[in-house]
Amino acid sequence: MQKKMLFLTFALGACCALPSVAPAAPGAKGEIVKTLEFTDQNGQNSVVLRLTGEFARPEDRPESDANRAEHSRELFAECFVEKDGQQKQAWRVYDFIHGCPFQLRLGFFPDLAAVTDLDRDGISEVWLPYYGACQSDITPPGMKIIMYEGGQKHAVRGEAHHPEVPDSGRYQADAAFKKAPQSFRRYADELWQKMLKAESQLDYNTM
Ligand SMILES: [Ca+2]
Repeated sequence: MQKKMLFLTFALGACCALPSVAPAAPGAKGEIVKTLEFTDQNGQNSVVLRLTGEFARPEDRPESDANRAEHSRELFAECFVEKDGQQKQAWRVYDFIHGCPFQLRLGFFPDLAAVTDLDRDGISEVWLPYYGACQSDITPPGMKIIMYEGGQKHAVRGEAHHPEVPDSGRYQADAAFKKAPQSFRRYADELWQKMLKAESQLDYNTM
């Protein structure tokens, strides 16, 4: 199986004043999947989840007699914070499948995206669960939870479950999660179980 899945996330510093309606970073692509609005100690927050359709990048190989066409798809989550009349981009998640000649799977679990304040410190936690794969066999899609509390990123990475793939459905928490409050780790584990169930019910043929 050919897999070209890279995970990139990075925090952006304060940059530029942005309009208060439908915030979008320069170059933002894709359709809005969901918007999360909440207020915490940092100010008024808007998190916008976006997902592109399948498209061909200039470097993606076109279809030929010898090769299937390659396609790409990208997802974004951008957090904008407004405080004292100033709006800034706090962080951005960017992930993608590029150059996929097989079944391209990429998407959020929008119903499972959530905002909490489990440790009650006044800074909300934003939970972003999604899946992605370039699939040519029964290997389950990768799944990931990105969680931001303020500017601190946490990540859980693993794969969906497939009954014919031993040990599938497991995940690994990153170092930030390992030293986070137990309530965060418990929530991540419960969220992962919900993602496994949601993924098993996805109808990829209609997506
Ligand atoms: Ca918190």
